[in-house]
Amino acid sequence: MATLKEKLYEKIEQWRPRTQRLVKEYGDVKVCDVTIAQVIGGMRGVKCLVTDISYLDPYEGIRFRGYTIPEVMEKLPKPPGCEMPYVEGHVYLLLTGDIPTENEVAEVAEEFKKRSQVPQYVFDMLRAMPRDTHPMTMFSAAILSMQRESVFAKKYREGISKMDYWDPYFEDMLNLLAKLPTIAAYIYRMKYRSDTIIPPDPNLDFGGNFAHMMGIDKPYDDVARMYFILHSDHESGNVSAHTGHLVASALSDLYYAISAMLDGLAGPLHGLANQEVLRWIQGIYEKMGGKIPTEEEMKKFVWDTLNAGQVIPGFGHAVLRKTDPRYTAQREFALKHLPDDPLFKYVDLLYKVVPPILQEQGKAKNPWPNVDAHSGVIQWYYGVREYDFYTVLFGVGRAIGVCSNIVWDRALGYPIERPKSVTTDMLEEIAGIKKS
Ligand code: AMX
Repeated sequence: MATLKEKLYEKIEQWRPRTQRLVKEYGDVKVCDVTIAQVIGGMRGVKCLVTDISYLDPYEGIRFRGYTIPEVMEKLPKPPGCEMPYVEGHVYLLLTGDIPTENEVAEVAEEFKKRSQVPQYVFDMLRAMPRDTHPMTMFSAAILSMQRESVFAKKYREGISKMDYWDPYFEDMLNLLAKLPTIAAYIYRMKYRSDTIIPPDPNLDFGGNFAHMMGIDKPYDDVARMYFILHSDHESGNVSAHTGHLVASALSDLYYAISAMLDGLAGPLHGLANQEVLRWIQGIYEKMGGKIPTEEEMKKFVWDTLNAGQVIPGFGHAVLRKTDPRYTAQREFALKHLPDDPLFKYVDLLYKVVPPILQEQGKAKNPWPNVDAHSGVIQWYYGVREYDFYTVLFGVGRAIGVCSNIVWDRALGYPIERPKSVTTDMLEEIAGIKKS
């Protein structure tokens, strides 16, 4: 059996001529036009990034390596007796584009086990931070602190061919991902469980071990697997993926890139929205004294939030124009495992009342729920009620996709990223409202 690295190299060698040919023979072919609204408006819809790891269709949602979420969940191997696939298998899929066999999954799991020991200085550093530091700040700092371990940084200093950059990036990817569940669970137990740390169990898979270190029983292992897979990738233009790609384009190693990726994910318009959703729902819950609001009462809460100039967290999307399939996957899990949970009933009610209100308000281009509208409720149900922590879970998952992208960026020799800026004067000249 070819190892993951051998398989990856085989794929890279097959892929390289395609990219080289496009640049060499078709480099002048136009991809799209860019308007002033796009230049000022956060580059919405400008086609200027390449990734083959995932593709986001506005109406269908995400496909990982061509597979929809239900297909990924069905096709990837699962641990015995579990509903959700091995995260290790998803790593294999994102990197190679192939659905792995049980043996291939076991090989990735073995690699993670060998590389999972977190250096003691990481824990020492986390302990030195004020305990009320946001867990995303801790998570990002923990990853940055391990930059000295980078295989790529060392190889680069020694001198390495550009054609081989992907190899030490791949080593850094496995080394880093293997440690993320331990670091995330450590932050959680240190901050929120009276500093009672649970050591890893080397016999468990990525998701199972995370649930074990969090100290939460089944089926939280499946919740962890589902979360990490669902959050892994959403093509290249979102803030976290784009930040990771951009930072690594300067040949900053994966530790720098993933730490920066997390800093982007920590914003309330991006990954922090899952924490905001729970905070917002909790506010209503308290006002209602724990009672489920009627549809009319809920509509009033939604309008009050909008009229106060705030966004409804968990709704809307820059690309999607329908209900996020990552939301649907979590909804199906909740309908099976927690149908009577009061907070789930809130989420269910919001699904009913928010889209027509956002449509009536007429501002949001997409009135439907995104992934973050659902993630917090499932965590809450299984006892993870410290919603500050939710974006860390998102971050563990997102690191899988962003690392895979960066390894391929280096394999295909994508250069340092450098778009061009213009001045307002220049835009006015282009618009014809000012003479040069
Ligand atoms: N509630 C209220 N207003 C909303 C809204 C929402 N959920 N979503 C969009 N709008 C508003 C925007 O604020 C904007 O208002 P403005 O014209 O006054 O500035 C207008 O509608 C047009 O915005 P858009 O083109 O539809 O969205 P966008 O691409 O600019 O932003 C997003 C996308 C996700 C940031 C936005 O929908 C939002 O703020 N949603 C709530 C926060 C959230 O759930 N974020 C998580 C997204 C998923 C993720 O990254 N994890």
